[in-house]
Amino acid sequence: MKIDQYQIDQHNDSLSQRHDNHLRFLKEQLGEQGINASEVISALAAFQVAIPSWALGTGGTRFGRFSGGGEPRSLEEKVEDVGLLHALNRSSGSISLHIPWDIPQQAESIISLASSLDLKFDAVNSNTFQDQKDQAHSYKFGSLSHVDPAVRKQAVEHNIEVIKYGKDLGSKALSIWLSDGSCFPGQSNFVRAFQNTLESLQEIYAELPADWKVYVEYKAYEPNFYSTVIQDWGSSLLFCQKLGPKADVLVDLGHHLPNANIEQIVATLMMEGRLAGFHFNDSKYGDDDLTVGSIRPYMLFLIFVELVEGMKRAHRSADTYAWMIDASHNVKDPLEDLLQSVEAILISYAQALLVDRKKLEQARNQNDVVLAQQILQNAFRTDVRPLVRESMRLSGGSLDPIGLFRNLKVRNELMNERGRVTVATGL
Ligand code: PSV
Ligand code: MN
Repeated sequence: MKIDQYQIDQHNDSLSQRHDNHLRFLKEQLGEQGINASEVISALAAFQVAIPSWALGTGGTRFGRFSGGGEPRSLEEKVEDVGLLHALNRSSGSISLHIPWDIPQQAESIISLASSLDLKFDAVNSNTFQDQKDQAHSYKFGSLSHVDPAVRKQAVEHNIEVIKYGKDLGSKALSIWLSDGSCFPGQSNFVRAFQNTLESLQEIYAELPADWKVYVEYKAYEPNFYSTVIQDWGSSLLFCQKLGPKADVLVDLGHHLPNANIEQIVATLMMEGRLAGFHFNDSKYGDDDLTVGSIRPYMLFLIFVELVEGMKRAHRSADTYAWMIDASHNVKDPLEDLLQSVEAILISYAQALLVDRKKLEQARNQNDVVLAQQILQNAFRTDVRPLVRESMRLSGGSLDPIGLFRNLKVRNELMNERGRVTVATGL
């Protein structure tokens, strides 16, 4: 299924009067504060969030998976789904593949399909946290950190193969998340596990093309519940520093211990120039992979405050970082959920762009805690949705992506095309 521009335009026409009124009012309000709304709208339009190939089907929990129907059955259909999202919001212009869940057999045809939908290929992800059929060695007790060099070699070779797939597709980064660790005290020698991992990563690093990066993702726990080799941003940064300038730290919002101050982590990583980017999601208890902004929108905003500040300080534009959604959808239509996530990201970014940084610095210098809080909360409490909608409309997208998705009965169409019982690859 494809969404045509005229369908988007028609839907926008029916909404434009109301939208124009809201936008005019907001522009006036922002103008009074000396904020140029058009600049914010342009920044939003330039912000692209990658969609992972594994988020297009219904996600599973370890207790079950309730597939919703019409799920993509192949990589081509996954690319088509991302094309639908991008047509609707013009903010999801790339797809990130997880190998071997999604192996691009014919790079050229998949590239031409993606380009026809105005999509690029984002980072490629390796997978040494599961065993694959016909694999010589098991990852049950680790991969890049394994005590057996033969297992480490196999895991290194897999990562090198993933780089090769990525090269064929025009990707520019390899993203590594390692589940290696231990479940019980005594099971693993922490230092040896670290050193084995470092050596393995160095071998992978040596194979990176000149213009590539490697993203090192950390996670506090799960699937290992006693220790994890790359458990936090500090360990990840340590690996990156030892590897070299092409290695940066990837922050997944769900990968911290409860109540961690993620915005402070972000500020520190940006100060060191070592933030690769984000896996966005939200959570209440652990790595819940819920829709972005659904539980802790204020935290997301505070993270964006640091991101905006860090990008300004480093004179780097948003497109030099890797932004991706890493969420699961157990009870929602995956495509609707992804549209909600992208919108939440843009809302937080817009709010962060409204923060009066000069006044904030002054308040900080005077230890005016009340004013500092007020400056942040004024921005957070502004309803910036008209700016987000306008940025999508100006780029050819919809003023109301989910509304149009429902009007066009996209899911029904997909079920007619693909069948009611289809299960996409992924977790
Ligand atoms: C691990 O929890 C993770 O966040 C990594 O990024 C994986 O690649 C992804 O989830 C798999 O769903
Ligand atoms: Mn992740």
